Amino acid sequence: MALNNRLDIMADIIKSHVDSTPSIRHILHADLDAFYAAVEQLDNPELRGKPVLVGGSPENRGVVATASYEARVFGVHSAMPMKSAVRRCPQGIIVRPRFGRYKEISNMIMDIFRSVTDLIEPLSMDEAYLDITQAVAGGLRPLEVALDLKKQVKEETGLTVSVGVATNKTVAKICSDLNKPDGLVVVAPGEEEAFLAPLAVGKISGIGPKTVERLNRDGVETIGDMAAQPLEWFANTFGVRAEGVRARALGTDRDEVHTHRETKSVSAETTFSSDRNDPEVLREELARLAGNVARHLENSGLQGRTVTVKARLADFTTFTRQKTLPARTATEETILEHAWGLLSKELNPERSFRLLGVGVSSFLESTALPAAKADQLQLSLFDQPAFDQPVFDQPLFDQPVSEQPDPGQETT
Ligand code: DCP
Ligand code: MG
Repeated sequence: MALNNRLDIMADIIKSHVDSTPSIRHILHADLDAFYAAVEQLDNPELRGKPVLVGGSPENRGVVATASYEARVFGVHSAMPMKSAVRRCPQGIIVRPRFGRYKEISNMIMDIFRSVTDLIEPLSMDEAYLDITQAVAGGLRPLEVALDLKKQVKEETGLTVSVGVATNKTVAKICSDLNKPDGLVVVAPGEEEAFLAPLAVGKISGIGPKTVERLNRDGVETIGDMAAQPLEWFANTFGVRAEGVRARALGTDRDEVHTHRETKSVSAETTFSSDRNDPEVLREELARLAGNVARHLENSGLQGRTVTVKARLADFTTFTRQKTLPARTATEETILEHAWGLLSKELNPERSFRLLGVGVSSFLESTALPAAKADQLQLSLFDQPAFDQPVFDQPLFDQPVSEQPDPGQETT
């Protein structure tokens, strides 16, 4: 082979290597401290420095939405029955939630985030990922961006935000939680794996308590234990999610920050631990999913015209049904009503369901389709991670065994 030719080939190899080397991203995860309680303390100075319990009343079986840090030292936490919270912290001051006010402050916070970068992905009212790669490329250090953001939030809203910065979402999210309240943790590029190694596996978002139990039984307790497992272990344990989970454990995940401009749909799905055919149970699950979708739409300021139901039967047959509504919606009741309308037509006593999903799409008026056309379309709705990620915590049934067209494929 002529020398020139060999050089050309080598140049090509080097070039393809360079092209495929992913450039470093800088991701910031920001999460307000004791959000609802902090807003209450902000608006009512008498509550400052005191244990505040935001939630329903103990007499009506209310639960704690959140507790101020002064109350948390007594062992009070979100989702705890208010009755138990009061037992643990009798001096706690119970305050009813004022969602409108929280939304107002949330909008201010998201605007501050947006002043740092266009690339923001809100996860809830008080939490978002920000892709700050451009700011860093422009000469700012990640730490400076983070400090500046914290300062701006404090000055403009009076609230404290905890921030994590890293080269990927998994590590950034873990960081923001490490030093709460008013935390700031930055993990330098190259340090991700070592940083994660000693932490408990449950720190990885998407690995819920049931999975943690299962992993611990296997002797896998830390993220480092998990990262050290061979490839087959990941395949056996996580099925189709093996690659993604392994990347998270190694600190190499490349998940992008998804702005809502790109959001085509919001969906949630559940795989049951055993197949279900009781209409009441199915409706209850559908209601829970509709609630999750509605909450996410609300937090993201989105409304959609198309409601989709996804189902997988005991034999893995998978299908979606969808309906286009006269107007856009984000309300739980409307989503549930239409989702149930679609699902109830599919029920019969012989049919058992192993998976249910609910999605809403067609956010922009211009993308809304005439009903007849939309009814024939199967959008790639459920390609996106389910927002409540319940599937992660279940044995995996997601292997592609369906005879039906995959719901991820568009079939007109
Ligand atoms: N929330 C709720 N029910 C839950 C969890 C949270 O209603 N089970 C509400 C109240 C919280 C807000 O969402 O204030 C934000 O949730 P976070 O999980 O971020 O919790 P906090 O901001 O309250 O506390 P932290 O400082 O741990 O972030
Ligand atoms: Mg918070």
